[in-house]
Amino acid sequence: MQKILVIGALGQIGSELTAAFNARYGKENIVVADIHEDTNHLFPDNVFEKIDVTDSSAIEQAIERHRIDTIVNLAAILSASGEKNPDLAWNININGLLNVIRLGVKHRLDRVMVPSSIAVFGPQSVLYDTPQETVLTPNTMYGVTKVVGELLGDYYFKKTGIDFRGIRYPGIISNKTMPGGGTTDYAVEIFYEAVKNRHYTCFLSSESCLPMMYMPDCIRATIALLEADRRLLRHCGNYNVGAMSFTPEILANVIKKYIPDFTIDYKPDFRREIARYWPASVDDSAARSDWGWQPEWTLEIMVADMLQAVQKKCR
Ligand code: NAD
Ligand code: AKB
Repeated sequence: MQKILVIGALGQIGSELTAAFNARYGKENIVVADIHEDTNHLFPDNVFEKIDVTDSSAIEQAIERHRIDTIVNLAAILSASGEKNPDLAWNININGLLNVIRLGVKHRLDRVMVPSSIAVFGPQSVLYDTPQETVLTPNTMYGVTKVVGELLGDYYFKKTGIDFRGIRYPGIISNKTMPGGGTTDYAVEIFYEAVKNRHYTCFLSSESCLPMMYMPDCIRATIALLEADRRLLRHCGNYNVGAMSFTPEILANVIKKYIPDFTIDYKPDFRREIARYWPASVDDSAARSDWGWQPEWTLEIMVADMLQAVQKKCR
């Protein structure tokens, strides 16, 4: 793993994961790619490639030009946006992933990482302490693409030996780049509204309990899995990872400890139905035993840190 191409690097996770890669592996070894130009100058010192993940030849040219040996593909359409445009979600999430896998096989890349999501679960899954191996019947196109992505990674690993890795991320909470079109986005938006307006209208119901993770844990988990010894991994692209679980009501009550006049009300929309069939918590014992996963951030310390960061940004 010497030269990494990060596709979808300007999004919520990519903007922080790429910065962590720069610090760990050196920015000369990280090629940043996205369908959009880096207009916010997030990575002025990295080589930048404007790449559409559905364009196989553009990815191949980047692999050859920069002697890439690892691809981390973060380009995706998330759950809420995917329900509005399922064809687009299928095209980017599946055809993009297949391009990355096929080129990984062709160019004998060291490894390929594509995230999965808690969205793989559905009405038939056990929704508390959800096991690694369980029934996967998602009821969103996003979830369907994530199940297919896990299966394709597993299939090509067994058939070709390509080292495909991925985590079923829970909802990721962060303060650098806003999330893009997901069901768990409320858990970021709420901080900005609390700081700016002292009020938030939530699109989920007060009792929608979901697994969540603060970005520093997401970065640690991703790097730990990326660097793990393949011989210790019993799975490919479907590791459950847990950190914290809460409802909008619980989150609002912790925020109130810092902003006592903060209020919340609820106007659930279609995203409530998506959240309803996602787990409340996951069993991540495979990640713990295979590659040493251990979360560090709890709800209480995450809220304190988020509020401090968002207050600074909004000044
Ligand atoms: P995001 O929407 O914030 O970022 C995606 C990035 O991909 C954007 O910069 C976008 O410009 C880019 N992109 C979109 N279409 C593209 C295309 N055709 N070609 C190249 N780039 C394209 O998403 P994210 O939250 O950073 O998610 C990254 C990955 O993690 C996705 O696979 C997502 O499913 C997964 N995930 C995220 C979360 C979360 O809470 N953020 C949770 C579970 C899984
Ligand atoms: C979404 O809500 O779509 C994402 C996810 C959990 O995959 N944040």
